[in-house]
Amino acid sequence: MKIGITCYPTYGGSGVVATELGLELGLRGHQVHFISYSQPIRLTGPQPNIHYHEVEVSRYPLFDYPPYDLALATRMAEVAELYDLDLLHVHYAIPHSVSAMLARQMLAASGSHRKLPFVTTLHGTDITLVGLDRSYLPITRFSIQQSDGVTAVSQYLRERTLREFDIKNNIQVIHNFVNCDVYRCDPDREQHRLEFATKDEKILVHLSNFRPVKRLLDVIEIFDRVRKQVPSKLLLIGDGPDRSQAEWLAVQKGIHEQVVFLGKQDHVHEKLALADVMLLPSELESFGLAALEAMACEVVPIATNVGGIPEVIEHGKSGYLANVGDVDTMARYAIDLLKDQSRLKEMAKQARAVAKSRFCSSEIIPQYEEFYRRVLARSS
Ligand code: GMT
Repeated sequence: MKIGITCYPTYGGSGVVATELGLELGLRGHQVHFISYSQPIRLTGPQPNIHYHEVEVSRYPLFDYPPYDLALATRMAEVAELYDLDLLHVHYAIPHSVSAMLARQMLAASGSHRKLPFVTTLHGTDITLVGLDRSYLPITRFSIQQSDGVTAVSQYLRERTLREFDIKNNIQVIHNFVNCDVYRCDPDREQHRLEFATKDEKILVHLSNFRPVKRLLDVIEIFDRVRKQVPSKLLLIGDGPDRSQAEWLAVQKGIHEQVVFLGKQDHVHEKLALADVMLLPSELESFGLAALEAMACEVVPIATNVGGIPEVIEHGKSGYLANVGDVDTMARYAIDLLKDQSRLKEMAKQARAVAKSRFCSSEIIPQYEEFYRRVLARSS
């Protein structure tokens, strides 16, 4: 198939999923065309069957708000014509599904033989935060209704979308995935850990875009409790608006030397695989891709019992779940686990087993291929 993919190319789970999906589809022989305003972050070297089309947005002085969605729609239609695309797959409803809808209409009106159906994948904040803003809700709902196929990354997100948007679409759940050959235990883990921690110290990790929904300050609070009882270091991967507050809190608590801000990383699996425990105390996660990536690396997640996270982590088996803001309980889980090496090892293996059996790309990518085939069959 020839598939156009659009996503937010910057840091964020939806862009990561879209890029990894494109790369996997390319490896399976599909022609994949990324269409976006900059190169997706995980699209690094040359990859088989992968093409990238940049969307130029004019900076005309009249445009206080350059109309990216229109430029994107135009580019989508152009690329579809030039490269004979079978369909578009947009990640994150706003504004991508609106642009795809316009591109589909433009091609139909031009008398092109192309039908250009589009698939929208809902990731979370496009529904839970942005979509519920009154100014975005009607257009988001409309573009979802107009999609030729809709997927959601968790059962939770599917149900919430159907309920709050009051739509009748048939939304298929296709869970997020991880490449289990890349995200795995580091065979030289003991050696590589020495870059950040001594032999006797444990490593906790957090990975996110440091937005308020991630509750980065809770990560610092949990770590502060843990390191009082277990010698340890905290690695923070990512960057974003809450970083300076977190840095300041670490200084106030006198733990800034134990907290390592790594910034944005290109190869997150290398850093994740060094850790024992991943902290994800989010206010909300429609899925929690960071937890899954950690699990695949044999790192035990301690997360909040919200959104789609319980679809990924089974409390007490492959990780731990607690209520939002309950930093004492999350710290307690971490302390007990880190003090019990055999339990830690057993849960880490269990976390990897769950990632491997339910969320590996080899399991999930065929579900997308099948979904595309059904959309194409319906619209031909
Ligand atoms: O988590 C974010 O803030 C980024 C956001 C995105 O769309 O880029 O992530 C959402 O999509 C991820 C990939 O499907 C999910 O794993 C995250 O749980 C989801 N974030 C939220 O629901 C807050």
